[in-house]
Amino acid sequence: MRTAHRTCPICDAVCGLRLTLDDDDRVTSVKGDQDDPLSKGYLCPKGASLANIDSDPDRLRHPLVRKGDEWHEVSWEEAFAAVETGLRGVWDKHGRDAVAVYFGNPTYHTMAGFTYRQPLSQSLGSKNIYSAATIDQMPKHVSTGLMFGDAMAFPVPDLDRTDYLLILGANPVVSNGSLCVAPDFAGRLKALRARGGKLVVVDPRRTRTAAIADEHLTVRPGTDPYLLLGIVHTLFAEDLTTIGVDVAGLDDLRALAADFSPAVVSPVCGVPAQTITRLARELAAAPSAAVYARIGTSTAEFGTVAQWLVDVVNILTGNFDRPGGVMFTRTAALEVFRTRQPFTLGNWHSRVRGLPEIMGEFPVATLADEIETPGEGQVRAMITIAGNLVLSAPNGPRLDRAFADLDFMVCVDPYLNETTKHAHVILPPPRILQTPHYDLMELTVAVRNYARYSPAIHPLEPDQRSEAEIMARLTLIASGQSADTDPSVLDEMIVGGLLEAFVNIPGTPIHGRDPVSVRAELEGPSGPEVLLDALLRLGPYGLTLASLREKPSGIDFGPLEPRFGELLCTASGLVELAPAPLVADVARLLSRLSAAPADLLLIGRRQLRSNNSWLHNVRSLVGGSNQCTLQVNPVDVARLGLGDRAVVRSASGAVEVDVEVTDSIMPGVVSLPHGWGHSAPSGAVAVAHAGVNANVLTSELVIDRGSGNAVFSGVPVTVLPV
Ligand SMILES: Nc1nc2c(c(=O)[nH]1)N[C@H]1C(S)=C(S)[C@@H](COP(=O)(O)OP(=O)(O)OC[C@H]3O[C@@H](n4cnc5c(=O)[nH]c(N)nc54)[C@H](O)[C@@H]3O)O[C@H]1N2
Ligand SMILES: Nc1nc2c(c(=O)[nH]1)N[C@H]1C(S)=C(S)[C@@H](COP(=O)(O)OP(=O)(O)OC[C@H]3O[C@@H](n4cnc5c(=O)[nH]c(N)nc54)[C@H](O)[C@@H]3O)O[C@H]1N2
Ligand code: SF4
Ligand SMILES: [Mo]
Repeated sequence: MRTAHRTCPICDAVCGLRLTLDDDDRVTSVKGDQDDPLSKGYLCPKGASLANIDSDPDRLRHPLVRKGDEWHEVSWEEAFAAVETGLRGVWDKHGRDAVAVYFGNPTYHTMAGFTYRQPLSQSLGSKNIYSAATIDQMPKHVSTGLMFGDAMAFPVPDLDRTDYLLILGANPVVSNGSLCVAPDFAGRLKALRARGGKLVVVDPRRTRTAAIADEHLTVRPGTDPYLLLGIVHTLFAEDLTTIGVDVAGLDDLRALAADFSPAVVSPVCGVPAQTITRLARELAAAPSAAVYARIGTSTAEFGTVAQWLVDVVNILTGNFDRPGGVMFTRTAALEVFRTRQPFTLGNWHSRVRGLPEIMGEFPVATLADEIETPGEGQVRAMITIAGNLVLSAPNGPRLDRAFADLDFMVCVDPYLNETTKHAHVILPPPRILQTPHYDLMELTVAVRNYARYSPAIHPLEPDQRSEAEIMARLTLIASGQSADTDPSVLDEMIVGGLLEAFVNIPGTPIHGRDPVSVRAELEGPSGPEVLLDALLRLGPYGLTLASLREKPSGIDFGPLEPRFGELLCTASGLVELAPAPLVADVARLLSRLSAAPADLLLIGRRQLRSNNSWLHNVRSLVGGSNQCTLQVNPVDVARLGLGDRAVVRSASGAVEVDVEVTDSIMPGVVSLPHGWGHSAPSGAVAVAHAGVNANVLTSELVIDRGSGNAVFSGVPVTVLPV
């Protein structure tokens, strides 16, 4: 018997887990790690099922090559050679832009996903770079980029100290939080109330988060920017602003908000005018307050405007960069990557729809256009890393057809599924417990300054390759090296490049040193771990990989502290309160004030025992309440004459689904979770709990103008009885 420590890699809460293994090294129990200073023993049902997720017999063990409809297990050498041949064929015929890459959600968690993302994107030399960001948080990148200059400088609500929390479009009791790393989010919200604080939740559904709040306000999907403008209007009209940072554009902002009084916005968003006024007063009067908004407000047609207004309210009420308000994490490893360059976007544009590049990528919503539209630069090959776009992207069925038409596709993924079935080659990473973990990206938005590293628990078998090696080899192939090049060549280039840059920067711990001798001091069992060692040594806490290994439950560096001055990097040197692209979008909001609302709007929801599209093959996580149902208010059930089953139709497509009658959803709104709609060759358990694909109904043509982000909240639909 032995005990092993492990960070849960599944969602943004990064809980510390403690595993017990028997004499055969099989996991016999998974518990929350009581000694983890951030998660303090918390875990959710997914973490408790980590061993089942890890040992799912349907996970691929060997690389696969597809010939027609048949899959063949091949050696790694054959697989990489096939990738080289496939990609090279497309490059030779059609040029570099003809190969696209998609980085899916798990790449934000894995060390390999972080380490090789830039190198692979750069080596590909393609404009067709896509990621989960544009079906998720791109609006937040754009708003923070435009306001603060740094598109990665996400303000984090100071959950454990705030006196007042306004949550819009997030259900952290179920999702466990997002862009706000706070294990046991529910416990932290209860603690807020126990210390006399107030929690207000704005959501079209009475979620589990709304159920533990002081106040739940229903809002019509997609209208949060109106509600927020109503709050901004009141803050100005009643002279309630107390601004603690140097800002530009205050007068422009005041003028903009003048058109959006609570009385004007109330009929549109559905929140009573006096409530909007009271929210503004309460936010301004609270000893400290934070506004936090996520998916419901981000994957919406005015997603970027909403994210901007959230921080506008935090700034106007004096709650920016101070305890109890919103603050900025000081990360152990990634401070060196904080940008000092003002954010720009639109440095190039997509070929078909002319959409601007943002952070070096194009919106997922235009990927099918780029594959289907003939001409120079047409995408003919696809690389997906940890993504299942047929289920995750708006109008997934169109991508399903587009992928089937590609000349070549390679997927780095442990599963055969709705997307990877189109691959010519699948390169499966090893099991979770065979993989080291440090949540580089997530820890940039933690509610406390904290670090935790987990080495691999199980060794690789001789016939397996680490995800790091897979990614390194892909990168080498993309940079024109042959498929059998030693991947450590790339790892040394990556870490060497970092050290060479930092020995030249005054004030860094290695300034003036010889990069070769610094490299000699680094250690780690894999390329990403050596890189982590370097990043930790360059970081603010003087850590090393070895020092983290000695503290397997993680290290706490205390609560967040004011530090915005270090991050601000706009051209003006001021916080931009009224960036031009957002001001322009407010004019569109104004023009829509009198638009007739749709009869019925579709929104999504998350489920505790799901994680997007990939946990439905794990028996302990499906069934019971984890079902793909359409939630409908009893008023709408009666009005539409619905029975057990219904057909939901949108401009994009139609699905037939089980109806769940519940008054937890407001009338005029229906909710369908995403990530379902499984079919062979997905695993048998997933197929037995197939559900329907919510993204049959969403549209790739309707996007948030500010960011190109997909719109999943507020899709007009009709619902008919079957
Ligand atoms: N259990 C579980 N946890 C997860 C995931 C999962 O699939 N399952 N996914 C992970 C990922 S990738 C992410 S990005 C995070 C997301 O984490 P959250 O942002 O917390 O996501 P949801 O739980 O979907 O909550 C979104 C809420 O927005 C509401 N909503 C929809 N439209 C609107 C609107 O127009 N306005 C307002 N105000 N509300 C609206 C929905 O009813 C829903 O309750 O969760 C992560 N954690
Ligand atoms: N309608 C609607 N659609 C949505 C959303 C919504 O709220 N509503 N939410 C959106 C959001 S926020 C997100 S983030 C996206 C997520 O969409 P995707 O980026 O497609 O991510 P997942 O659905 O989580 O699929 C993850 C894939 O990675 C594989 N995988 C799992 N672990 C690993 C690993 O360690 N390495 C590798 N290489 N692969 C791995 C899985 O087998 C699976 O194929 O979906 C978006 N789609
Ligand atoms: S909340 Fe997220 S990180 Fe924590 S155990 Fe559950 S899935 Fe894992
Ligand atoms: Mo996400």
